[in-house]
Amino acid sequence: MSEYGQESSGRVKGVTIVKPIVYGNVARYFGKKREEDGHTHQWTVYLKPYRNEDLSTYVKKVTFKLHDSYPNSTRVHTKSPYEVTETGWGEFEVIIKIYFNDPTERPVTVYHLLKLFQSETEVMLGKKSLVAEYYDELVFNDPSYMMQQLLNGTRSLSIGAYKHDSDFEEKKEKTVVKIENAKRKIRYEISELNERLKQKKMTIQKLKDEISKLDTHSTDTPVSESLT
Ligand code: SLL
Repeated sequence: MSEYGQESSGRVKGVTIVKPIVYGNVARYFGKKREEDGHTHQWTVYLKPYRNEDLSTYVKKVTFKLHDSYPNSTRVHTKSPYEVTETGWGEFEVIIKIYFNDPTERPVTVYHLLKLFQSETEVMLGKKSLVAEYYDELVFNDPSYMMQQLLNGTRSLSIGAYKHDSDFEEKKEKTVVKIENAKRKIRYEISELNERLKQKKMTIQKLKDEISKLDTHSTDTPVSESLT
């Protein structure tokens, strides 16, 4: 068994392949409650590749588990687009499960809170349609030889790349700035605490010195005197 290359188990050791994805939902308010069923919104929940690639190259199927109030609440998709469009009145958690063409690759589960209602600030800003979507990554460690071939050989989507509603590059830059600021703050706190620790240690040493001075005095002088 070598450190790199194919093992007897068929896994390519030392190889990690990352596939960026976007998942979430869009929703549109009818403007009123629908008479016949009380539904208020139409929504679409989806899983998309972040870049232009056809997930079905290595994805076997994607299941969307909806709220039990929906008929056949587990929706199965074996090819893109991986999305479910429905109408309804309430928010709930959608469980998105991704199965791969390699049966030894464990399915990945993504939880998405379906969002229908905008916050007051969003309404005040006059935002019409609602988007609640997130970036994530599928990470394949030591993939099987077959899976590696599939992951590296992804086709492009004939419809072209998805245009995402969220500007993830901007989000990334803002997040990096936040992390840098947090790091700076922590570094400062650590140096403050280290300084205080140094002071305390010096105090301890000073007290110890004083104690030992007292000790030598109390043993030396009185004892020798009392013995004579
Ligand atoms: C709630 N936890 O109680 C949520 C559940 C379920 C929403 C929301 C189904 C519509 C239909 C629908 O909108 N369910 O029956 O077809 O708020």
